[in-house]
Amino acid sequence: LFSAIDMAPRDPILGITEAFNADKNPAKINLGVGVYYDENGKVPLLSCVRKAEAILIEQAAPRTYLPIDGLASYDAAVQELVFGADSVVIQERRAVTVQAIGGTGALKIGADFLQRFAPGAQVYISDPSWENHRALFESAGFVVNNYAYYDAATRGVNFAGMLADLQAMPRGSIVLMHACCHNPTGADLSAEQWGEVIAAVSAGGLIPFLDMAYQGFGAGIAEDGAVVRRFVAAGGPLLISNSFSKSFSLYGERVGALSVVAASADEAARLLSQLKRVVRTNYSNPPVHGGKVVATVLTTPELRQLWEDELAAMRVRIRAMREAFVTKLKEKAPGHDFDFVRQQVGMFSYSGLSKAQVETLAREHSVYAVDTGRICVAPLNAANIDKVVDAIAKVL
Ligand code: PLP
Ligand code: TYF
Repeated sequence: LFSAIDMAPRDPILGITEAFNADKNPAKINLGVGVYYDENGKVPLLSCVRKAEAILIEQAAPRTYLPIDGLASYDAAVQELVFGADSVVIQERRAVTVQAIGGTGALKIGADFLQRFAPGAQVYISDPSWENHRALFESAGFVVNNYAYYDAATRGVNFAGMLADLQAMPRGSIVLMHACCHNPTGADLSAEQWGEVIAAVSAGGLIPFLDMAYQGFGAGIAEDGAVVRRFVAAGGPLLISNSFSKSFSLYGERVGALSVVAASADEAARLLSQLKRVVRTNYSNPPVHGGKVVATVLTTPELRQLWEDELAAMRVRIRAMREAFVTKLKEKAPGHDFDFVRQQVGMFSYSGLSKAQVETLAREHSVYAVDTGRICVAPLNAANIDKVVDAIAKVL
């Protein structure tokens, strides 16, 4: 039965971590995977999380099943975070939110749901996008196409190309967009460009699906979420997947959510029942711990403030590392312009390094990046940045 099975291709990003783990050089640096490290090179356990966990241990609650759509207080808190506490879609009960197994799980619930109710539609993702987007929607049964996004010449967004592609999509197409902190390029749309995208999506009768895996890593929690509110204001159907993997540094707890905006409270209730069917036939109901931690933090004013401060500190540190990276590279490699790294937003930067240069970085310097040239700037710190900059200057 199994003898003819081929090896599946490795995940191009998680595969780097395997190579990194096998490297015996103690000074090795992994700029491959999108994980935030603090200035000591550690993945932080946030104080707000630690305090919420202390409260939960004190409560010693039994581990019963959660409802299919997750912890009610979690879903409500996520809605307020994603749409804004004063959102009309919350007041009018037009938004439904289900707890999901990370942002990936949220995307998969959304994909399975859409496959059921928009089976003929095709999906469009940015060129390039997070590697898993294509695979995930294809595995849900969709044909997945690209829309123009990154412009290697300007290291920014090919906005004319993107708009033209949006305008050419058949009505009813599903268009997946990164709400902020585009992965892998770090190139985001401006507020004006979002306005044009929203107009094109509305005029073209497209179904927008916003993937928000990095809320708070760009300009701020409300600032990064502004695009969601603008899509809501434009009317029409809307799906949003969000993740707390990065913003709470809760990667392995798998906490995320899918939110869908309906036209009426009645439609929302029917929609929720169908989302629950998707969840039930996949994994029954979500895990308890991560959802309780996030709900406790978001609904306890003192912990909420602590989280906002800790998230701001991560955001500010990443920006400082971008600045230092650009300044130091200017000294070490004066013939090369890396100013664009300053303009990019979030954890990632399309560095412009070639596949061959990335290979040399790993082989000769134990500095690991994705072979597309994507680097994650979040692992940089005062202790390792000079080594990284020296290595890059050498391979250039
Ligand atoms: N979407 C994007 C754009 C991502 O970068 C990630 C990263 O992990 C995800 C979704 C998945 O989030 P999670 O790790 O919570 O499943
Ligand atoms: O892009 C990244 O590095 C993160 C982490 O299959 C990640 O989004 C990468 C690959 C993957 C799951 C998570």
